[in-house]
Order: sequence, then structure tokens, then C-alpha cells
Amino acid sequence: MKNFPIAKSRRLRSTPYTDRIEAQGVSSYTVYNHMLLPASFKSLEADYQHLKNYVQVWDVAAERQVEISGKDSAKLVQLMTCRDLSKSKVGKCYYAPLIDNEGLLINDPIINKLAEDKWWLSIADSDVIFFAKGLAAGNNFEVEIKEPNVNILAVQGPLSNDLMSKLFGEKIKQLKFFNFSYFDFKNNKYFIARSGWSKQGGFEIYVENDKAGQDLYDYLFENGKEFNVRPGCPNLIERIEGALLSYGNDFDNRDNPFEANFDNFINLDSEVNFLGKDKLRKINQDGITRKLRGVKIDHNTIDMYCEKTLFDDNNNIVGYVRSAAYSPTFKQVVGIAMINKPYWNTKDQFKIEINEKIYVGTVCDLPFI
Ligand code: THG
Repeated sequence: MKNFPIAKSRRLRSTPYTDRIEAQGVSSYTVYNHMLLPASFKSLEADYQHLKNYVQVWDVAAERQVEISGKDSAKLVQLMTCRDLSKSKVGKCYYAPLIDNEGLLINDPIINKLAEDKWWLSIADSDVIFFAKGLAAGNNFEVEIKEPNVNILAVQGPLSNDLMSKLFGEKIKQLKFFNFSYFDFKNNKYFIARSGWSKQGGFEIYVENDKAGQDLYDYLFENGKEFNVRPGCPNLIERIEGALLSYGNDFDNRDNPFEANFDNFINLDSEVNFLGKDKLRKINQDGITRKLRGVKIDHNTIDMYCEKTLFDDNNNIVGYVRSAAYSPTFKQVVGIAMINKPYWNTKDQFKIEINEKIYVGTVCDLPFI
């Protein structure tokens, strides 16, 4: 498939960091929450190796916040997710699948609890705000729902502790995984979480002031020279190996949370009220007939712009690859695929057509690493 430049407009939103990443050589974009999300700088593989060894600063402003506040905010947030939030605490981040009344997936945000009556849903690529507003209206909830001007900078990689403590002080090293707190830098206060869409460790800075964020961006690069800092972005290879799921790619509104491996975040036995609870109970009783699995394919390239079908030797459908990339670590194509039950065992084999040739692959566990 030919590559075309992306035509920018107001509707396809830029971020406060766009000018900077373009000056630094961003080489491709994807679109996420109607906003530019960088997809590569030097190359997927060069970015991957650098991320695994040093530290990168990412413009992930496209991870938008849906702010839900007010008297009924906890009720509304709980209504949208099958994860039990009744014992949730301020200062913690909760990875939580959002489910509709059919028991199907809407999104998989990180839910940040800012106060008992204030939440930020840090969303993946679907229009959660309209779903939330519809539910609030239909239930007469007393809530305020908006998209605040928050533009996340992620600092990811094994040297992220070094860079972040140089700017924000030693105490940032004590921040635990999926916790957030407030840290000062040059007279500004920043909401910082230990989280991020890589398995290399790191932080996410939820920037609420554009100008301060742009200055911070520049300081991160000035202070990061000794750690070989580079601009980066969520890396396709690294995130597939780590099984960090992507809404719209690996799963979408045709899939239920059991099929998408969210078992640890589905609480059917608690008293809390959420959409699709009865549907999920039924699915849990009946059992699922397909689920997301890892796949390895004996080839050195794959182009993914739609699902790719997998076949057995009798040309029965084994499943569909939803994301894939060549891994320099495994020296094979690695992917995430929705696999039908008879074929979902580790080491089950399949055939796949890539560029008009047939290749062999095997089913494996997620994550790869
Ligand atoms: N950070 C923030 N917002 C986000 C993302 C993010 N919004 C969009 C998207 N990413 C949401 N999806 C995910 C998917 C996986 C994780 C976070 C957000 C993740 N998972 C860990 C894992 O699977 O190892 C930990 C999950 C857990 O155990 O709680 O981090 O990245 N701000």
C-alpha cells in the first residue's frame, strides 16, 4: 500500500509539542482521539532498540482525559467499568475496561482517582465523552463531564528514573507503579504517574499548562543529554512483545472483555452496578469461543492495515491477526491475534498469506517477553 502525507486541519488536532517533535524529525503519525500521535522517528527498529536501552520523551497528548466530577461521579465511573472501584483510593491509577450494555468493549482507559468526586479517564481511541454524557443524561446524574486541556508527556525507558529525579528530585523514585502524586519544577506543579505504554518503566506527566509543558519538554532534552535521551513514541514492536493492548487494533466494540484477556479486571461477584453485568455473567457461564493470543510467523515482514486471516491445512479459519511487526529480538514476525477455540493452544500451527506467498506460524502465550 502506498503511503500518503496526512492533511492537517483543526479537526485533526495538533498538540502543544507538535512543533518540537517535527523539528526533531518525527517520521510518521497515526491518528488517536482525533489528534496527532507520533508513530516513528528514526525507524521502528532503531526507536525500539533505543527505548530498551536509554530514555525517551513521548508526546502522548492524544491520550485524552475525560474528566468526570460532582456528586454522582463515582456512580457514573463505576457504571461504565466492570472493574470494582468500590475500594479505590485517591492517588491511584486503575486500568479498567469500559463495557456497554451488551457486554462489549468501549475503551480501556487508565482511571485516575483525583478525589472522591473527581476522576480522569485517560482514554484510548474512542469517543468515551459522548458515551459518558449519554449515560449521565439518561440517569439524571449530578455530574460535570469535560475534556480538560491536559497534554501528557511520557518519559519511558530504563534511564527514566535518572532523568526524572534530576528534574523533580530524588523523591520521585519512591513513586510506585500505577500511583500518582504532585511534583514541583520551576514554580510549576505537575501531576506525575508511574505508568506508560511501554514495559521499559517510566512516568507520565499530565501537563495542564501548555507553555510550562513546552518549557519542561525542552528541559527534559537539555538535562537528558548524559542519558542519551531521544524523542520517541509508543513502539509497535515493543508493545506487541509486552502485550500492551490497543483499542481499535487488537480489540474493539465487537469483542467482550473475556475474549480480550481482561479477566483480572472483571469483577462479577461484587455488589457494584455496571452496564453489561448480566451479559458478562452469562458469557462467563457459557465460556468463550475465541480469545486474544500471541502468534509467531516465520517471516521477516508484515504490513498491517486490516485483519489478516489465519488458516489450517484444510483451509478452515483459525483466527485473525490484529497487530503484528517484525521483532529483531525473536527474528520472526510477532503478533496479537483473535484465535478460535479449537486452535488456541500454545504451539498450534497455521498458515498465513503475506505478499501473495504462504508462511507458517504458531500460536503462543502473551506477553512474548
Ligand atoms: N497511559 C495513559 N493513558 C492511556 C494509555 C497509557 N490511554 C490510552 C491507552 N494507554 C490505554 N490502554 C492501556 C493499556 C495498557 C496499559 C495502560 C493503558 C498498561 N498495562 C500494564 C500491563 O498490561 O502490564 C499494567 C496494567 C495493570 O496491571 O494495572 O500499562 O499508557 N495515561
